[in-house]
Amino acid sequence: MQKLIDEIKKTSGDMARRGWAESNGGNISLRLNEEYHRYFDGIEPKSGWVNLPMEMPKISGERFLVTGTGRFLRNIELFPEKNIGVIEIDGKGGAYQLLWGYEPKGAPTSELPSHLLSHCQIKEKSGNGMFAFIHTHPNSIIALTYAVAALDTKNLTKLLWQSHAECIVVFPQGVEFLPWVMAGSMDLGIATAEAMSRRNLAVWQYHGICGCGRNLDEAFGRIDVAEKAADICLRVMAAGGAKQTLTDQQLREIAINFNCHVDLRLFDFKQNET
Ligand code: 2HA
Ligand code: ZN
Repeated sequence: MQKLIDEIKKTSGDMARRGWAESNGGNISLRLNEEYHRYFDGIEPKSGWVNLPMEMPKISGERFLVTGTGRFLRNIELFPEKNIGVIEIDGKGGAYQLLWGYEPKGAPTSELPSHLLSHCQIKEKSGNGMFAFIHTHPNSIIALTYAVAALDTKNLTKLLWQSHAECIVVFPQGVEFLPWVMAGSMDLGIATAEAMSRRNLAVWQYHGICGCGRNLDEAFGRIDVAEKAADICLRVMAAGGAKQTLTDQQLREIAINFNCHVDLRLFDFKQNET
């Protein structure tokens, strides 16, 4: 149990210190692997069943550690049992109950639709190998959604890939751009989950970013690299714009050198060149 709590303490503390989680901003969920799942066997539930807004059979019976609604990520290190909880999904994927946490009383994050619907997709696409999903509010990613005209998945991805040579290696499938949708809504949850079926990062216009990974370190790392690239991009814009940039040929060489599975629809490579 301590191992599980230590994992989330590290990620939430890092997010808060990066300035990605002001007030109650940002939320984290971790689908429990076999070892962590077992910690909660036989435990007396702390709530009745709470209906989910739609059935999610792909995650039936799963247990998740989820940050609490209204709770501050920066407080998890000091008071984990107040700020995080563990929920269990029922056999149909239509409801959850609380097994542990949110002391003295509370509920999972308001972004639960995005988290659980995304877990359905990432569990499936990874052959049950992806367990972590993070939503957060990094300054530069958000600023970029104001500063650049006519953003879409293709040009946002290209901008980030060109702004930092690590990006194409860390997120070769690119970053999905989602035009503004109301925070916490089912619409946002559905759009985010769809994005996660194709990529490991999705930017929410004027709001933040979501990332997934095998574990919290991997999800955090993807967001960290994207945020650094966005920061570099803004600095270049503030310095009068790029006078030169990574060329398509150089990006292509990086992708080949590191054996990255680039989403070719996002790239200007001609298919027969690769
Ligand atoms: O939990 O980040 O998007 C607060 C939020 C909502
Ligand atoms: Zn948010």
